[in-house]
Amino acid sequence: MNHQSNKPLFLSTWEHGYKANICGINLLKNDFCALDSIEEAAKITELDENVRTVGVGGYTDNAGDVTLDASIMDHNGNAGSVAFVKNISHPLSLARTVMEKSKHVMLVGEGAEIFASENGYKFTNIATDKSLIDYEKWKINKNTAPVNQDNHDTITLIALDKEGSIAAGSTTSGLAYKSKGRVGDSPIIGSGIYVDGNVGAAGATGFGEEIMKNVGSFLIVELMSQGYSPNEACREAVNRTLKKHNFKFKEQIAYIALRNDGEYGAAAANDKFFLNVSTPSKTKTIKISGCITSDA
Ligand code: SD4
Repeated sequence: MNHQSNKPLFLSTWEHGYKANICGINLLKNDFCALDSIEEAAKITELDENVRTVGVGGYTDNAGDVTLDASIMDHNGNAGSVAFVKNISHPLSLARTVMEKSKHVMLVGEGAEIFASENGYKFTNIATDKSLIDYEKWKINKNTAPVNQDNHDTITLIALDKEGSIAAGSTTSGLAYKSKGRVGDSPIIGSGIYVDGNVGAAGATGFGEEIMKNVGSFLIVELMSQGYSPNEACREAVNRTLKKHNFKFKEQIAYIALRNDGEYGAAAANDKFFLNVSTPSKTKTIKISGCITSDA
């Protein structure tokens, strides 16, 4: 999949990201910058209780808490992230506040929550009745895994604005019933997202431990800087994980990438992944077939 598209352009992961894409592209068409479009589009998914691994209504960890990870990065290489935060409806906005109002890149847990409160964030209960009922059910037989290769649904977003600036973001409650304190790839700059304004951007979703071990998003941007197309770079990143597992990998990992000329690509370990692409004239959801191993 190698499409040439005009600016502006908005990409996001999974079918539920369609609504975020509509928001993102409308803002970009109305001259908002890439960073603002990422933040506002992410809010839609963060508030959607039906998206079970993002924001409000997420699955809990193994202690019964919904804990959130998020990150954001701009074309100048500025980055912010938060991890293991509770009861913040918009963790991606908090990540942006870390980027813009602190000297740091990443804040976690209680420290991130103190920073949120100092910066005017309100705390709300983001675990819905459904989150808690599902947790009680999970406790009976702890090996059920509602987030599996078929239904991961973290949202990762990449935007290219009219000025040609790129930004990326990711927001998630991570893997369902993860160990208390577990942090995934999404808030790790270079793993969950990466942007180099001179090259492009990449973002990840899926089984975070495997994505982190390859610093997947950085790898893709680096490969693009060496001449790989966005599609080839995503495939190579997926293949590096598949090879480690002798192509017997049962989980999902998926990457999306955008080069700063507007060409985009994606790859996934299996064919259950969807990419949303918005141009000024249309938004479409594309099924990404599994990585073609012979390309490795
Ligand atoms: C994580 N990468 O916490 C996230 C989960 C995810 O779709 O993307 N699910 O590992």
